[in-house]
Amino acid sequence: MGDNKENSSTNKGLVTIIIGLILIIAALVLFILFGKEKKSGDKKVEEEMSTPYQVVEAESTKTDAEEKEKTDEEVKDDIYAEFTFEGDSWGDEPTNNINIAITNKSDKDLSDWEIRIPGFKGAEIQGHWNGTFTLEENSDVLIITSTGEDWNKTVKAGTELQNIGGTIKFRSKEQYEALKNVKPVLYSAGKEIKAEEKAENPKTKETDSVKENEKEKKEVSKKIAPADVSGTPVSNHGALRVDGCDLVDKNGDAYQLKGISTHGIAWFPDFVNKDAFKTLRDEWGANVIRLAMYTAESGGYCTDGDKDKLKGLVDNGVDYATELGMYVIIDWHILSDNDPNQNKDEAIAFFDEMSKKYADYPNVLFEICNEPNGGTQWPQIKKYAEEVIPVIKANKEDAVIIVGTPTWSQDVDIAAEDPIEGYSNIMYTLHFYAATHKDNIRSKLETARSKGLAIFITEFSICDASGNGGVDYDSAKDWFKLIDKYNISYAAWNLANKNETSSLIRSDCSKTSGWNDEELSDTGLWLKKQMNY
Ligand code: IDC
Repeated sequence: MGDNKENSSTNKGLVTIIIGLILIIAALVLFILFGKEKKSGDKKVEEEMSTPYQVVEAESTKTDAEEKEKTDEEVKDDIYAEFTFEGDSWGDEPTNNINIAITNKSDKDLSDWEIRIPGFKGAEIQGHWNGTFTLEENSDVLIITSTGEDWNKTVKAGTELQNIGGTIKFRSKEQYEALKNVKPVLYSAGKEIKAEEKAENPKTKETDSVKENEKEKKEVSKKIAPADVSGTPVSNHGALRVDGCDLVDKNGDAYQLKGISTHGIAWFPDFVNKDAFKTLRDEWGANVIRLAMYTAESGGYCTDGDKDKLKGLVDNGVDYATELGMYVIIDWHILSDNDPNQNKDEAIAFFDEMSKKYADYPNVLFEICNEPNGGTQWPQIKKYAEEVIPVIKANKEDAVIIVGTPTWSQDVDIAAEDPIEGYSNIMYTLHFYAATHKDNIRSKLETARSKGLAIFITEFSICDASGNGGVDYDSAKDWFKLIDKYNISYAAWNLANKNETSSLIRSDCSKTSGWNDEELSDTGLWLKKQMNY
């Protein structure tokens, strides 16, 4: 029994040892397991703290993803305005609706928007909705802004603002047609939404549209000539050039321009209107209008005149003539500024702008100095011309340019001795007032022609040189014998109703177009007959 006791107590000791061992092993296993896990966790934290590269890399992966997202968004990042016309059906009047939409595919709201569309000169706004339409007198640009209401003021990110519309009476169908090629320019808070800004990100596919926009920008400053109006002088004869002493048409046939000069456009702006030019074309047989813009007199371009307004009048005059298929001369009308060099810089800037703008117009001619006088000699005029001509030619290579001559543009014989070399299509000005200028000036014309000079009589009348006094029909007849003999081009002074003999409209007539014979002055009546002869 004692053994049993002993045995039993030995067994108990063994069990205790075994349990103890199991516990130790279990503890070891647990220790090993926990210890490993803890170590691994520590390692991660340690790695995160001590190897920022990995973090950067992780973030970098995130940035790539973000960047990709951004790129996708930039592709969409497009804010623009578009317009369409409602249809091409026309009633008696060239009136149509314009519909405008602003698309904002960017992630930012477009606030305080404004759309500008050039090419609307002379058009009329007859109504508008969902936008405020403004077209100031003489302005080329239609401006559209919001109605000021909350829903309309801001184009929220990722939305479109549609159905902004207006009813426009266009100046002509040609104006409407030309507008189809024009792109609107969008502004936000007075800042143009520029193509260049988009161009900064070369990743976007907008690079092409940037190019497009840049092209369009150029085209805005360079006006788009409206389509030819068939059966008109310009559609029949095209761009003119000088061949020897003659002005010739697109077929190389001698072509005579005959027409009328405005008075100073600053003083008689109402006569720069399409109906007036149409009357002259259809009833008088005129194919050219000269736009006289005084430079130095009161209201002149280089004195106190409103430059933008004057240029606006020139642009209107060119537009009307163009729409009627008539030729048009832009005349830098120097007079009391005797020497063209006095305002040479202004002349250069002006003609640079005009020749750029009308580079594609076959019907626009440039007269760069009406009448040098006050002792200005030919070498001074020639020097001036040699500075202005290349500026024009750089923009419009084939431009016909008419250069004034000494003594109120009478001394064509002197210019003929030393003509301007190296440029095509140069003509020289001769002016006469029949009651003052007779055989002595006629013989200057003969002499100059015999030396090969191309002459354009851009101004004349049949009274005396003051533009007033009595009419000399005999001298006028002699002048026209010469003009007919050489097929010389001419423009008569002046389209106005001023109380002076050279004004073609009677001073008691206030009509600015559609004059009947009773409303013409003696000079006007004579000229109308002469031109239709
Ligand atoms: C005259 C106008 C007259 C105006 C004056 C201004 O007929 O109404 O007050 O200019 O100085 C020219 C000039 C042309 C003159 C015209 C008649 O080119 O400007 O217009 N004339 O004097 N050269 C010879 C005559």
